[in-house]
Amino acid sequence: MKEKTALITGATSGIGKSTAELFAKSGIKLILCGRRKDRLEQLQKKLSPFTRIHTLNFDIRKKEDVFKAIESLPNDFSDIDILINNAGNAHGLEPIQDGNTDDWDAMLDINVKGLLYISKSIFPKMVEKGAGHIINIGSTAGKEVYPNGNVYCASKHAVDALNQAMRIDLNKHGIRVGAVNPGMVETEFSTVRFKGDTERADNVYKGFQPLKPEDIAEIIHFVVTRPYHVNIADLVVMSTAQASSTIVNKTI
Ligand code: NDP
Ligand code: 8X3
Repeated sequence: MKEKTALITGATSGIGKSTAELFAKSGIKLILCGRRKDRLEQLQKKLSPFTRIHTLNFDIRKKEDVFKAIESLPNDFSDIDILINNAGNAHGLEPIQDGNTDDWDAMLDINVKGLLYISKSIFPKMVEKGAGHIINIGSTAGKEVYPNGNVYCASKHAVDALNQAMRIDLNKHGIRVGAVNPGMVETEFSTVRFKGDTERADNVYKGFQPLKPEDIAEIIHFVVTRPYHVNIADLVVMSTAQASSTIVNKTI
């Protein structure tokens, strides 16, 4: 994998950060994206001994900024082999009738439209060279709807549909597309969902062993290191304690 270049959205935290760390250690050249510039700089410093890193600081909701960021890539980073569509989050956990429309906008703008903007900015070169690998980070929430998950679940169902759509439409161009759909992973996800209420966020993962972001990073690394004729199209992974979005065994 020495010669490959990967772009990871949402590399400042959680699954994206762990994936960046693991990719760097296998020598994959990295383009790391996120809004928190200080975190991107820290990660660049930490991972530079292992590989070459370029950072892109933009809000994935802002279409022009996404395209400008990709256009700004220096020549030696502009040929992207692997796109990890990871940036995303949940905002709120209320019955749909009590939902906050700003939260709905944020989830659909980031998880769905943002994923489309970044993908659209990278498709042309992949299509031109007839190669590329796109990993969409979906969720178990994209496979089943759970109480109060409504719009977050809808956004992840959309990721599931787009994963299939990309695989179908890009198939003739030799581009691999697949999704990794995690269950509950302890990251900043719940802190963002509950707007900084860390006590409520911590409670989500109390009493059982949730997945760690490193677990998902290992799976993503496995997916991108398969030989070219192998495409892992759709993978669901939960912690052993979790059987579905609502069934969690707290006795093991
Ligand atoms: P984190 O909150 O730890 O990380 C989210 C990442 O997304 C951050 O790096 C953040 O960067 C980035 N991001 C969020 N909003 C924007 C934006 N507007 N523009 C650019 N980047 C943005 O959560 P996770 O690591 O858990 O989440 C990563 C992905 O995994 C998400 O798509 C999530 O839906 C999915 N997932 C998470 C699960 C979990 O239980 N944790 C389970 C299943 C799926 P910054 O704030 O610096 O912009
Ligand atoms: C995140 C997992 O169950 O909190 O996608 O929705 S869950």
